[in-house]
Amino acid sequence: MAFTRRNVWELGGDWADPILWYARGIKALKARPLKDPTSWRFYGGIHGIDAQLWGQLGYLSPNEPTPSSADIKAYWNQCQHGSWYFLPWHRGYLLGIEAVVRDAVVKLGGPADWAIPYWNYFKANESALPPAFASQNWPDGNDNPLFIPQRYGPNNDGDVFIPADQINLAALGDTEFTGSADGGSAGFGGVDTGFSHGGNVHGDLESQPHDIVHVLIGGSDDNTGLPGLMSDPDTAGLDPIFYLHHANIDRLWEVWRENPTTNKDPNETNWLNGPPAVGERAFMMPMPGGVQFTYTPDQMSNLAALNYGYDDVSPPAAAPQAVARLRALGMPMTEAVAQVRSPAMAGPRSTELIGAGGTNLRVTGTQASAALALDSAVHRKVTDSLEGVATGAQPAPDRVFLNLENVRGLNDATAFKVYINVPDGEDPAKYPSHLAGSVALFGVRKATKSDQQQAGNGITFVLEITQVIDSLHLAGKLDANQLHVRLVPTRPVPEAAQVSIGRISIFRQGA
Ligand SMILES: [Cu+2]
Repeated sequence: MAFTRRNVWELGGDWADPILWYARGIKALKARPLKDPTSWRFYGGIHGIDAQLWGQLGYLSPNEPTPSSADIKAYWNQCQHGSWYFLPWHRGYLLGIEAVVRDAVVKLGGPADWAIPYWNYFKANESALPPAFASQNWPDGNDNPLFIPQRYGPNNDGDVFIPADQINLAALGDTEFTGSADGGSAGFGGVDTGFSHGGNVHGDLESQPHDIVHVLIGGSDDNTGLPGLMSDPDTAGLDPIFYLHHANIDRLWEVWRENPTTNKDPNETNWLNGPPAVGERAFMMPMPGGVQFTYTPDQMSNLAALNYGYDDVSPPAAAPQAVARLRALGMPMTEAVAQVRSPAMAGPRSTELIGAGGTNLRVTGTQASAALALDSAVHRKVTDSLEGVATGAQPAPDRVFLNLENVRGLNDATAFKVYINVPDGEDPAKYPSHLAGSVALFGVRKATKSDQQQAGNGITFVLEITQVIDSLHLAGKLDANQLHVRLVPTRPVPEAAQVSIGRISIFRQGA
């Protein structure tokens, strides 16, 4: 039997069968003790657990029997972020919880082909949290297992939706799965790492829309300062909406792979075989009946072999950023795509620092800004390449990337928009063409704490700003020596969140 994951908003009702059975399955999992590897909270701990935070949020009682140390070692704190394992690890995680929920559903007399729905917040009229997740009541009573109070939404007022201006699908324009941590593209799927429960540089799909959607849903409690469950990787797996968000991210991987001429998964042994290839911990999920599912990224590549699919993997109507840019330069679409994205052109790339500034920049309140000093010679190479494409002298322009390096902080529910060269005293909202992108600090608390696993270097976010630089250049709004970056938090950042940026840098990446 092949299983089909469907769009949650198009199932035919707020409590259509797959939603109702998801709720019933979760209710059964929630009734199991924490130490049962197929319980709801055990599965949340597989993604990540912070005992103190769980206790504060009411998900862990003092003196509660914990799982065996062998189970904790094998399964907990496993999620992969800031890594090229981000997509395959989460695919296996979804397969695990889906099998466990399905097993519970079948035992309750539900459909044997139950599959997890996905939430495609990009679609018109589907940006709101699906109603079944937003109400305390459900068809079986007044203790809806899909409802949790700790979802604060983009404005921290409990209204949960995904604002269209804060998410995009630019990552689908990437033609390389693997990026680099050298200031250039972070790649569609992330950078080459070992086992990475944390990680420094987030890949393109991971940063946007993945991270930002987490934080837009979760938000934080203005009174206690505690994050919504979805805002922090150590609590996210406890929220039933997590799995619908991740099903959509998993679906977008498949949408990307629908263009097989350019978009391919890595073929390096270290990716294919996963962390055991370098002597590290294997990916592993508890399955129904005490079965252990150990998997490699290679095994996660092919949906048909995994016996499931999506009802829709068609590419979105909106063109990815890089393509739109070339269209603006007047190149025919197919030609532009072929030229920029030809795999034959892939090879050693040059990445070069254009400029930097904003060292140890604190972000508090409603805005922060920095002036970046540019190397005018390197800057000149970029503008020459842009003009070279326009005149046909050069097949592909340089790509330009803004890096927010080593972002640290204690509150993951922080998100901000990044603008370039908005004049002082002006409202950035009036300058949409200056918007470099949106960033959310999902995972920042873990990445800031230093422990045995990581050095506490924070997270580095990479935003492609080729299009912004291009349009500012065309409009005569680029100064060869200086660039201004303004950060506009979506919600005021409290002092206690201690959000800081190590450095803001701009890199060019030649073809
Ligand atoms: Cu996630």
